[in-house]
Amino acid sequence: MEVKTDKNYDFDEIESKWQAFWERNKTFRAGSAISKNKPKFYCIEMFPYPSGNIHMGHVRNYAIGDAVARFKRLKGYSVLHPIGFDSFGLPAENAAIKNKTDPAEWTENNIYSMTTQLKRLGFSYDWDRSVVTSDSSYYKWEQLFFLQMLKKGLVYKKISNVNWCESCHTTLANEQVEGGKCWRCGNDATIKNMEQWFFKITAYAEELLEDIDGLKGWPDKVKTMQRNWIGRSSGLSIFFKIAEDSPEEGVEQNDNVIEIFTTRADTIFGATFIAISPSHLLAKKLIKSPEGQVELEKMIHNSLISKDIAEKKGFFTGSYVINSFTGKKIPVYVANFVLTDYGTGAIMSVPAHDGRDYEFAKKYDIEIIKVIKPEKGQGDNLPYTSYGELINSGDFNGFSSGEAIEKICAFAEDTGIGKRVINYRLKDWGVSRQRYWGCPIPVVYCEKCGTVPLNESDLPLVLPRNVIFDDVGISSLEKTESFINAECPECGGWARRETDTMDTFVESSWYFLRYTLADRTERVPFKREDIEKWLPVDRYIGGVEHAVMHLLYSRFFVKALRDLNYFKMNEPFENLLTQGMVVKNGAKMSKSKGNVIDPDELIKKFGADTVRLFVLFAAPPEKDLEWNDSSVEGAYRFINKFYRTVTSCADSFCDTEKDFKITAEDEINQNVKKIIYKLGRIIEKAEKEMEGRYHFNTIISSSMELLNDFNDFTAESIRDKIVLNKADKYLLKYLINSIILILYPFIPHVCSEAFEIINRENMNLEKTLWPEVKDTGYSPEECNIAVQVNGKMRDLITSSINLDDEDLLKIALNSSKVRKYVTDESMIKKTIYVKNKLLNIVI
Ligand code: ANZ
Ligand code: ZN
Repeated sequence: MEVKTDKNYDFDEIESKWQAFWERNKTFRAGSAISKNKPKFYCIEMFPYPSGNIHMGHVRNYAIGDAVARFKRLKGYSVLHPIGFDSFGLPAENAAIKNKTDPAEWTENNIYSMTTQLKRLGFSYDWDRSVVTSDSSYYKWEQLFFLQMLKKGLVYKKISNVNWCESCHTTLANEQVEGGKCWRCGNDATIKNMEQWFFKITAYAEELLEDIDGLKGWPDKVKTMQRNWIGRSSGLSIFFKIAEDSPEEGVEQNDNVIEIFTTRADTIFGATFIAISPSHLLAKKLIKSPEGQVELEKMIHNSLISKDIAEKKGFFTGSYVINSFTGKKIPVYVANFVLTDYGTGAIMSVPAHDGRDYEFAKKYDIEIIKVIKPEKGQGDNLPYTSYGELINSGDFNGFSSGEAIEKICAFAEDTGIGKRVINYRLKDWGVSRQRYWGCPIPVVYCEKCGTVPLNESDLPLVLPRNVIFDDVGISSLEKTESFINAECPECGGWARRETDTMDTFVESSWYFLRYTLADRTERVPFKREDIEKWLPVDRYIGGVEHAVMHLLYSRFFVKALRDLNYFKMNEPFENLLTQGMVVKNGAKMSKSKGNVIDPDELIKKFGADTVRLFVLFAAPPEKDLEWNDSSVEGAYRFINKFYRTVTSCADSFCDTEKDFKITAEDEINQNVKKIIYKLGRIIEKAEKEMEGRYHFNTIISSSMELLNDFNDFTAESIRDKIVLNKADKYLLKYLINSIILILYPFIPHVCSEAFEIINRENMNLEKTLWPEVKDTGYSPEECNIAVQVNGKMRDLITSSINLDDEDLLKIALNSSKVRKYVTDESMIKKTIYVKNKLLNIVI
C-alpha cells in the first residue's frame, strides 16, 4: 500500500472514501454474529420530521449521538444506533395545498434528500433499521395498538371541548397549546366542542409520576416539568349546599350542592364566597337575572377566543350557599380564573390567603376574613398564602395548618360533607386530528351497529392516494368517497369510515421499539426478545422542547403496551440528554430571523468532520451554542494540522511492530515518558466524559494540546539529533494511535484515514480499540500548592504538577484543614486556580 506523505488534507476524497467503505461493509449494522457476546448499547437521537433539509440543530443533535455511539463501539459494545423519519404531519399537507403535490411524494422526496445529507455527514447509523412512520408497514401496527387499547378501555371517544387552531384546521392537545397559541403556527388557539378519540393516559397518572423518581439518568429540569405537567394534588372536595333549596340530609353531588376542590382545607373558615367557572353545569341555574345570563354568554364567548385570565373578572349569580363550618350564607360568583376542567370547576374562595381570590374580592368588594396567623418572621400583609396557625376558625383555632388540614378532612368525611380526593392536571390525550396526512383511525360508523372497530386482520387501513386538496376547511379524507364508504365488520351493511387521523405524536411514541426489529418482513411490530435485548434506550438525545409531550406520551405508550403483554419493561429511556439550541447573534436560528447557517454550504467548504468538530467543541451539549465563523475555521485548521502530523510521521512508525513488548532493558526517553504519562491522564478523562457528562470540548482541547506536545517533541528530536530506540518509537506510535482513537468519535473520517496511514490496515470495530493507559514508570514532578478558602490560607498541599483545578480540588478536599471550612461540596461557588501555585475555594 502506498503511504501518502505530506499531502494536503482533501476532505472530499477522504470523507467519500470512508462513507463508501462503511456502507459497503455495513460497518454500523447492529447485532452481528460476532457482537453477540458483547454488552449492548442502544443510542438514539430524536428522529426528524422530513421537512426537506437538515438544519444546524439536527447536525448538533446527531453529532452528539454519533460521538457517543462511536465511542461505545470503540469500547467494545454492540451498538444499536438507528435513525428514521417522523413523516406524518401538517407541512406535507400544506405543501400539497399550496403546490398541488402529493403529500406522499413530497415526503418521499424530502426523505431522499435528507438521507443524502445525513450520509454526507457520515453518521454511523444502521440504515437497515430505519423507519418511515407514514409507511403503512409502520402505521399498521399503530392501528393494531389502537384496536387493542380500545378493547382494554385505554382508547375511548367523547364529546369534549377541544383546543382548536383555525389556521391549521385541527385540534391541538393541551401540550400543543403554548401560552394560548398553536405550537405549530403561533395563531391563537380557540375552543371547540367536538367528538374526539382519546388515549386514557390519566389511567397511568400515578405510575407516570411515581416512576419519575427512578429516572436517575434524566435531567432534573425535565423531571420537574413532567411532575408539574402531571400535577398531582391531594386535597378535599367539599359540598356546599345551595341556600334557597331545601337540601336533603347526607348530601351527594346533585343539583342542590356545589362541589368544590381545595388543597387548603385549613382555610375553610375564611371562605367568603364560591367561584365557579363560566362553563360550570350549574351556572345557568344559579344565575337569577336575565342580565346575568347575558353576562354569562359574553364570558363564555371571551373564554373561547382567549385563555388570557391575567385580569380577574366575574359577577355575582344572585345565589348563595351555606358554609357548613361557619353556618354562614356566602355568595356564588362566576369567575373567569376558575378553570372548567380542573378539579370540579368550582372553588371556595379565601381572599385573605389566596392571591387570585384576594384580587377578586378587592375588585368586587367581598368580605375578607383572616384565618391563618403567619409564622414568626413572616410579614402581616394580605394575602398571606403560606401556612401558619389557625385563628377565627372555631374549634380548630390554635392548630397548625398541617394539623388542621388533617382534622378538617376527617371531620368532612365523617359528616359526609366532603371527601379526600387526588386531582391531576394531566388530561387524557386527545388524538383525533381533522387532517389527511396522518394514520387513519381504524373504525367505522354503522347505522345499525354504531361505532365498530375494524377486524385486526383487515389492517392496515391504508391512507388513500390521489385525494382532493383545496383550502376549503374540511379534511381531504371527508371528500374522498372511496374512502368514506365502507362495509361494517359486524353486519356487512354500509358504514361510514372515521375520517379523523391520529396525532403524529402517536407515531413517535413507539418508534424506538420498532428499531429493534431487524427483519422487516416479519409480521410483528417488534419481538419480545429484541425488546429485552436492546431496551431500555441507554442514551436518548434530543431537544428539551419535548420534555412533556413526546417524552410523556412515550412513557405512557410503553406502560400501555406492557399491559397488553408485549413485554415487561416499565420505562423506555434510561438516560436522557437534552441538548441546547444553536443560536446566532443570541437568537435561535430561524428563517424568519434570517440567521440560518446552512450545513450543506459548510460541508462543501470545510467538510463534514469540520462541521462536526465545531458543533461538539464550541459548547457543552446541554448549553446553547453560539455560532462563530472563526471557530469553524479553527476546527478546520486543527484537522489539517492533525492530518499533516499523521502523514509526516507515518514513515517513522509504520514498521514498528504491533506487539512489541517493552522490557526492563529498554531505556525510554524521558520526554517520551512524560508525554505518555500525560496521555494516560487524558485517556482517563476522555473516558469519564464519554460515559456521561459529555463535555467533549475538554477532550478535544486536551487532544489538541497533546498533538502540540508531540509536534514540539518531534521538532526537538530532529534539531538535537536525538536517536529514538524501538521502545520509544513503539510508545510514540501508541501515542498517535491513541490520539486518533480519542478523536474518532468526533471526526471519524479523517481518523479512519489516519488510522489506515499509521497502521496500514483499517480500523476493525469488532475489536475493542479504545486505548489502554500505559505506565512507563514515570511519576510527574511535584509542587506545593497553597489552598485558600475565601482568600484565607488553610493548608499547603503537595501534588504532582500540572493538575487541572478539578483534580486538585479533590485532593484539597481530602485535607481535614480544608474540610473544616468546606463541609459540603455543594457550598462551593467557584474556584480560582493559579496553576501549580494556589487554589482558592470560594464558598
Ligand atoms: C381554597 C384555597 C385557599 C385555595 C387558599 C388555595 C389557597 P393545585 O395545588 O394546583 O391543585 N382551584 C381548585 N380548582 C380550581 C379550578 N378549577 N380553577 C382554578 N383554581 C382552582 O391548586 C388547588 C387550589 O387551586 C385549590 O385550593 C383551589 O383554591 C384552586 F388559601 O381552595 B384553594
Ligand atoms: Zn353495522
